[in-house]
Amino acid sequence: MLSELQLIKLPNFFHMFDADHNGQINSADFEAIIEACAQRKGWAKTDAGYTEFHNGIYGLWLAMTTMADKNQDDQLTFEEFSEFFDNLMQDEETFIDVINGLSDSLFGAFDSNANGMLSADEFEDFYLTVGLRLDTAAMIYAGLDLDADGDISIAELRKLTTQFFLSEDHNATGNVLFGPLEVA
Ligand SMILES: [Ca+2]
Ligand SMILES: [Ca+2]
Ligand SMILES: [Ca+2]
Repeated sequence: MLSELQLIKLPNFFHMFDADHNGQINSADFEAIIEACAQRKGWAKTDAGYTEFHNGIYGLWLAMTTMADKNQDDQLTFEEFSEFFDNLMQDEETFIDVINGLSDSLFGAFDSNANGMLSADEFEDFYLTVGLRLDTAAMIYAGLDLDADGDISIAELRKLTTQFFLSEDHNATGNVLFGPLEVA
C-alpha cells in the first residue's frame, strides 16, 4: 500500500502527465507532452532524439494503460494511476529499473548540449515543457544539485527520482522533484 507521504507526492507526478488538466491521463496527454518536447527541441519525427524520447515516454504510457486501466476506457484516473505505481513498487528491483529508465529518458531529452549534466537552464526547459512552473524550477534547482557542483548529473537525477517515489523521509530532497508538495 502506498504510504501517506507517497500519496502526497504522487499527485505532482500525475499532474505532470495530465497535459490538458482534466483530471485524467490518456494517450492524447502523452502525445501532447511528446509534441511539446519535440517542438522545444526542434526535433523532426525522424530524429533519433525524438524516437528515443517517444519510445521511452510512450512506453511508460503503454505499460500504464495495459496494467492500470482497469475499466479500459483509455483514461487513467489518479486512483488507477496510484494503484499502478503501488503494484509496480511491490517488486522494488524492477521498479527501480523502470524509474532509472524514466530518469535516463528525461535526462537524454533535456541535456541539450549533451555534456552529461543537467544545467539550471536545461532543468527549467524540462519544467516548461511539461507545464510546470518556471519559478518553481529556479527555486528548487540548487537544492536538487545534491553535491553542489552546479549541475545535476544522471546519478543525481536517478537518486532524486528514487527519493521521489520511495523515500519515507519527509525532508528528502527528491520529494519536490516535480514541484512543491501540497501538504493538507
Ligand atoms: Ca488529461
Ligand atoms: Ca547539459
Ligand atoms: Ca551535482
